[in-house]
Amino acid sequence: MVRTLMLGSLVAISGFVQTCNPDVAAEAEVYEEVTDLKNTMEATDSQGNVYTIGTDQVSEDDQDAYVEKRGPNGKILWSMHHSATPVDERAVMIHIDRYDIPWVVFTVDGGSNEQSFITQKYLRDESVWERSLFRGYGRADGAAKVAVVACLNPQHGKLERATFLMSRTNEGNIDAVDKTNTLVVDSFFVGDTVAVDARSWYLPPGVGANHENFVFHPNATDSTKVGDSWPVRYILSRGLDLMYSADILQ
Ligand SMILES: [Ca+2]
Repeated sequence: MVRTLMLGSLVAISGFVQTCNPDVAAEAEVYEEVTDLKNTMEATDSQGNVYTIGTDQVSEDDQDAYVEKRGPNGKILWSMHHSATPVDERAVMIHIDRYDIPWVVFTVDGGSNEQSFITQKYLRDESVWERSLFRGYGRADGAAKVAVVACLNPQHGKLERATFLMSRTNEGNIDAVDKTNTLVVDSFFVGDTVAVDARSWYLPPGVGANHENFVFHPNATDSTKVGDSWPVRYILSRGLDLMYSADILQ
């Protein structure tokens, strides 16, 4: 699906943009095709600030995700572990958008919802998860690895917007808390929209899925599987509250 943004509207509002929004694509009839998704663990903004991400090995089975920002002179401006519970949590890729805003993909396992989990630890304010497409992991007894796509405030590093992305094992809605399963992000890009290439080992969500109702992808059948998983390109809003498209890649 090819869409091209009308750049005029973007330029007009770009001077005022300092956060993850606006959802410019929501108002555009066509927007930019995504062709260059990225998977990097370091990124430099237009001012020379350098972001690095990674995972601290806390113990044999406990990893914590971190993101760090350094100024052009190498001085650490902020460094934080956005998720640091006893389960496996990693920061796996970062991208700086055209507004110099950092976007990070995390992975988290379930099994922990304490205050050091990504849903609670470093939030701009209480509203961060209120609009999210998917607001939580979905089950308490972890193990399966799911993704979290997040927009960070460049000034202090706290989450501005975020959404989980996960698969499900069977029919049912999001309240069927025992059905969350593995979905891994391979690469992503943030422009007018948030493009995410993922692989889903169980049924991936399709357009219309949200935190209240997990709609299974209608084309996720045995014939569209590539190996053991479905490769899916998601096009999400910059607000991480809307799914524009979900194309299974062949
Ligand atoms: Ca951990």
